[in-house]
Amino acid sequence: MKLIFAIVNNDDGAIVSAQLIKQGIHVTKMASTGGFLKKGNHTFITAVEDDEVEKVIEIIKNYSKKRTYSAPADVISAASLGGSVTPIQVTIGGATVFVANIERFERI
Ligand code: 2BA
Repeated sequence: MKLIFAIVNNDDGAIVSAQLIKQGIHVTKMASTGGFLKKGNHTFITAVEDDEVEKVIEIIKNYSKKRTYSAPADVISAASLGGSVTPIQVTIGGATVFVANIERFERI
């Protein structure tokens, strides 16, 4: 079995969740915050059989859009990016996905 973590934009959270459920995928959705932009996002956790991983990633890919934001001066200043406080454009997503092996899975 595999454990999938997927960080999805706030605006795509509801549709991604709905589509996963529709396809019979058990999922937990957590409210999370990006460390860099400090904007809200959703982190999905799902444990699936190995042969379901690609299906889950495909659903997330299909419903997560790429977005461009202007990182505000305080964010850039806090990150000390190039010693400048000029706003920079950052592209978020579609989604950031991690897949890990599960050693043991139990529903008790
Ligand atoms: P944030 O940390 O708020 O990052 C938002 C976007 O800002 C990132 O988009 C990336 O384009 C840019 N960015 C992040 N850190 C940066 C830095 N140190 N310098 C310059 N630009 C930076 P994505 O890469 O699509 O990431 C979207 C969200 O996914 C992130 O929100 C974070 O919550 C999560 N994430 C991305 N990579 C991760 C990782 N390796 N580990 C854990 N979470 C991650």
